[in-house]
Amino acid sequence: MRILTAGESHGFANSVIIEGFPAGVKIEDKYINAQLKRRMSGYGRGKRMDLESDTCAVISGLRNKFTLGSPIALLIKNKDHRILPQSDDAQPALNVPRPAHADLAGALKYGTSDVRDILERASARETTARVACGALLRQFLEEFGVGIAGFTVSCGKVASKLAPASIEEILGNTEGSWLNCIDSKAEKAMIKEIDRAQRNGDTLGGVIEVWAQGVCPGLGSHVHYDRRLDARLAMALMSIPAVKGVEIGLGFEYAGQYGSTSHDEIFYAKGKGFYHKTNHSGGIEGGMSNGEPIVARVAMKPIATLKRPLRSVDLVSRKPQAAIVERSDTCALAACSVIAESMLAIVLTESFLEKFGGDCLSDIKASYAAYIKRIK
Ligand code: EPS
Repeated sequence: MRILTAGESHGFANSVIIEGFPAGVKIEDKYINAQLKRRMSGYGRGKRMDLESDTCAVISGLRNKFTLGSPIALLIKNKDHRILPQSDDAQPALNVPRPAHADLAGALKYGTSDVRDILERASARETTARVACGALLRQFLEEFGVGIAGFTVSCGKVASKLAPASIEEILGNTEGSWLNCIDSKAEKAMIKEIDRAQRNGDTLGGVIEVWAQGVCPGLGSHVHYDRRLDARLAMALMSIPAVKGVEIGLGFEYAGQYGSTSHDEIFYAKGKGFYHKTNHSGGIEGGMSNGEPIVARVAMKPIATLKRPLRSVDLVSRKPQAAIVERSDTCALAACSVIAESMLAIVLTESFLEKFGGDCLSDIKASYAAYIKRIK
C-alpha cells in the first residue's frame, strides 16, 4: 500500500491517495467525517477551527460504499482558501521566521525569503489528509477486531497518573472531554494551564498515548531493520508536526529497570493461546506485535507560533526582528491524539497487508483465519 498526501494550509484543499488497498471493504464517509471533526476539536485550538468544517469527499476507488481495489482519493476542501496556484494571490511576504517552526530551515533549503512558501505545507493542517486516510483504514482494521484509541497524558507540567486497562476504558472516559483526557481532575488543571498560556500569549505541548487493541502476534518482523513494527511506528509518529519524542511501552522508563522485574513473562491457555500478564513492551517484541495492546507515547512540543513572538532575524535585511505572528493554536493536544491514532492505523494496515496480502477482503480474511488457527 502506498499513501501520498498533497495540499497547502490555505490552498484549495488537502488530499490523499491510497493505492494498493484491497477491494471489498465497506467504507462509511460519516466515519471519516467523525474523525475529522474530532481532529478539529479540543481546548486551546485557534480561530481557524471556527472557520472550517472539515468534511471529506470520496473522489475515487469506491462503488456503492465498497472499495474496488483501485486508488482511493479523498479530498478535504479549505474554507479559508487564500493562496492561488495560477495567479497572484496578493498575500504579503512573511520574512521573519518563527523559532521552532519549519520557516527558517525551509526558506534556506528551498531558496525563498517568504516563509509562507514553507509554512503553507509545513502547517499541521496537512494532517486532515492523514486523519481522513487513517479513518478509512480503521474501517478495514475493525474487520479484524482491531480498535484504536488515544488520550492526553499531560499538558505542560500537569500530568494524569491514571493508566487505562483497555481501549474501551479510554473511549468511555474520554467521551465529552475537552482535552481527550481520561482523568477529569487532571483535565481541569490542564485547562487552567492553557488559559494561563493564552493570557500570556504563550503556547503549550504535552504527551499523548495511543493504543491499538486486538492486533494479532506477528505484524512487522525481526529480520530486517526497516521491517520492524516499532521502528515503523516511531517513524510514523515522529512525522507528526511538533512531535519531538516517541516511546513504546515503558519506553525510557524501561532503561532504569531490572530485567527480572520488568520483562513481560509468557503464559499459555487453551483457546486463548500465548499471552502476557504485563505489557511493558507495549505490545511489540523483536520488532513484531506480540498480541498484547500496542501502546505508544508521543511528546509534542509547544506550538511554534507565539502571540508574544520570540527573537528572530529578517531573512532579507538580516537584522534582528521579532518573529511573525500568524493565527494559531495555544495547544493542539487533543488533535495530536487523533493524528497519532491515524498514523498507528496507517502503520498497522501496511503491516497487516504485508502479512496477509490479498486483493480482496475475503482472501485476507481466509489467510488471517488460517494463521490464527495455527498459532493458537
Ligand atoms: C491547523 C491549521 C492552521 C493552524 C495550525 C493547525 O491554520 P491557520 O494557520 O490558518 O490558523 O491553526 O497550524 C499550526 C499549528 C502550524 O504550526 O502551522 C489545523 O488545521 O490543524
